[in-house]
Amino acid sequence: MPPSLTSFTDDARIAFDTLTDRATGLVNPTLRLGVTGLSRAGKTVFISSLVHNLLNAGRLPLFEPVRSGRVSAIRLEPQPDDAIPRFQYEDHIQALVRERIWPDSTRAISELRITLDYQSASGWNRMFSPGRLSIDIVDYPGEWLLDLPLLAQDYKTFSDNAVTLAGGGVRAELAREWLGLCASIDMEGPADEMTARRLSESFATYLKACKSDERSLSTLPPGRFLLPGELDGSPALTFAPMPNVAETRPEKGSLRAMMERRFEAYKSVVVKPFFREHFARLDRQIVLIDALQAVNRGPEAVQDLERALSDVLACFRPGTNSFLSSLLGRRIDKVLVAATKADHLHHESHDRLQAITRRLVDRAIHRIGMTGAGIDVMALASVRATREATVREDGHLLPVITGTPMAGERIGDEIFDGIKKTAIFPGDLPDSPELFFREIDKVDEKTDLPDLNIVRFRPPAVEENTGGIALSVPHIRLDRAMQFLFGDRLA
Ligand SMILES: Nc1nc2c(ncn2[C@@H]2O[C@H](COP(=O)(O)OP(=O)(O)OP(=O)(O)O)[C@@H](O)[C@H]2O)c(=O)[nH]1
Ligand SMILES: [Mg+2]
Repeated sequence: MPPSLTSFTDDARIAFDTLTDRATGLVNPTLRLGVTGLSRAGKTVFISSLVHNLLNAGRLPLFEPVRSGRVSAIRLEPQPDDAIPRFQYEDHIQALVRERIWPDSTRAISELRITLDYQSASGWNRMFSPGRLSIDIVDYPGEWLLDLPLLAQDYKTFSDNAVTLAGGGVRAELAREWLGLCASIDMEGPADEMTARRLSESFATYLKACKSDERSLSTLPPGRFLLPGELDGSPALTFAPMPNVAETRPEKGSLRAMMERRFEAYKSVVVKPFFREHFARLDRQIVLIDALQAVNRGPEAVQDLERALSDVLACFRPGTNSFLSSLLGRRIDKVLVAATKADHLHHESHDRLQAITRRLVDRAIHRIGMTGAGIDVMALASVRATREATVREDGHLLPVITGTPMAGERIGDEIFDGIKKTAIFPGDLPDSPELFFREIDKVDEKTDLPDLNIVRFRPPAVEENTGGIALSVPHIRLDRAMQFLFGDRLA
């Protein structure tokens, strides 16, 4: 008997939806570009600047379709997905360009559609009508991708992993209180809502402490414990891993049974819907990482970032996850890993930042047995908040960067007011990235690590031309990123 439409499983329905997405794509070609990264990596700033530069004829010499004059019109259009909040481009640009403040943190998924009319570069395609491409840019937290490995785990495996990680390095001290609480609780005893809540809150506090720690540890799953959104307080978020979970089936009504059931609920009401409804529909992806911050904090932070990046990149190799491969009608064929905020360094160090990022990515993909096909690496600044200059000191010319430090930034004894400009010598990255990947106890923090001077600058003043039209936001290598991510779709 042929399957009726109503007997379609969810997964089949999605495969069907992606097919229809594709069929409509033939009439009005669209490309879904995912923009992700751990919190504060620079997603909102990246999308705002990319769109601003496209709409305002920014300097994009490395973006071929614009350079060669083939793009005739670019505009924003209503984004097509009714259930996803729109990326509030106008608000973010108002902050960046008019008020010269960085946009607020965003914390959930959002989407924006930008449409380009272009002339094809090939004579053959030009014979048919002029081309049009809509790019749906989807901004979502990288923390959500870290949840994918949970789908292959049961509650015990999840617990064992979490407890093992909590036992080492910097995490051990941050986890003390949570593990202390666990030790006082009998998992085989009767389930109790208040106990579940205390455990889950204590575990979430530990996760947050890891995240905000000076040593900049990256995030651990479950991703929604840090960014709960509308699920805050729901049973699917009120659980926690426990030490020494038994192998046996839990007693009905026990705390362990409750925890196990909620862990399964988290997977089915939080993790799976995200991958099914959002991730499975992406064509291209950029992953932003704050490699500079990790480098500045030393090898432990760099190696922690490497671990998080492996988990993120593993999502782009669906073969290893049967749930995900069953969903992906179309595949993400290009992934760009970009180190952001390169404007904190003098341009001589940009290639070095890129080399460190490349090494990080190579190690991350090696760790998960992936090949590098379709993955590229860049160092960029979505918004260039600094300019370069040289100063003469003791007869030497020193390369410096200049800009307006944010109010409250301190350099030496001076505290800045957000108006005064200054020049700093940012320091150089080492020639070779290897230093950051040595065993941690073989690195001498004092003598081996580069002495970087990272100051948070305000966004730059964006000048207006004589006609009073705002020029576009200055950037570093944003055009290269565009070329890689969608240049070929405008050929
Ligand atoms: N100098 C400089 N700073 C940047 C750049 N991009 C981001 N930043 C800084 O990084 C911060 C975070 O950037 P966002 O774009 O808000 O990061 P996000 O990934 O959207 O963060 P969440 O929404 O919190 O997940 C900004 O407030 C800026 O201080 C850049 O290109 N140059
Ligand atoms: Mg954001």
